[in-house]
Amino acid sequence: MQASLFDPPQEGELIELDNARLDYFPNFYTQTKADELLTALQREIPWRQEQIRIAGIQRLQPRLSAWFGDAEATYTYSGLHLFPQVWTPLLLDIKQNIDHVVADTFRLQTPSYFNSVLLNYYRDQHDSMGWHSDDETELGAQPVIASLSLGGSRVFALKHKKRKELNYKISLAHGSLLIMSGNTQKHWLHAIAKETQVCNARINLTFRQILPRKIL
Ligand SMILES: O=C(O)CCC(=O)C(=O)O
Ligand SMILES: [Mn+2]
Repeated sequence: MQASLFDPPQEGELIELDNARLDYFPNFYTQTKADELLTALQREIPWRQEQIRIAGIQRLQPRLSAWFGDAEATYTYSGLHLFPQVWTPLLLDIKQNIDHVVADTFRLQTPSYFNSVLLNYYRDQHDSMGWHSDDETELGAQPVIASLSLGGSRVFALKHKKRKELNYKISLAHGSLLIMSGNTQKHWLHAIAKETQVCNARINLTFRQILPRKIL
């Protein structure tokens, strides 16, 4: 019998920060499956380098990205309006694996929690994501955001919005899943800094639930 390539542990490592909750599953996918996903996504996703506007200044994002999801899951950040592309079978398959773990972790009844995914492609050590929180209105007050990492590991840094002494760093491994929940977005910022050492290409998928306009 062929061994299953998807056999996530039932419980992740719970990381409780002041007013933040992280659940980390270092081996969410096996190395073989993660390699396969990385290659497939590098090939099949129509990667774009978007222009964004921060404090009135237009510039290119220092990474590539793509947005997929249900038709109604539109999303706006940094002056960028994203209309989702239709789920590919591969992205839907990953989404179902992650929905399953999120339902287990948070004891949810719903079989399908996420309705969209933002994909980020960090080509090398020069690509990055600045300090931000995923606190857009359409994500709701206490969003659960599930972040799958594939490829070269990168440091995911968090810092408290008010208490300067509070910060945390975690290296996100190939095939790992990090779930942010509770008040993480309300009280903390996160970022992926540029590195000075050579880094292999990395793809990150952040699954999100965009709330319907009528309940915002
Ligand atoms: O690449 C990462 O691990 C972080 C991505 C992220 O914060 C985002 O997409 O909002
Ligand atoms: Mn984020």
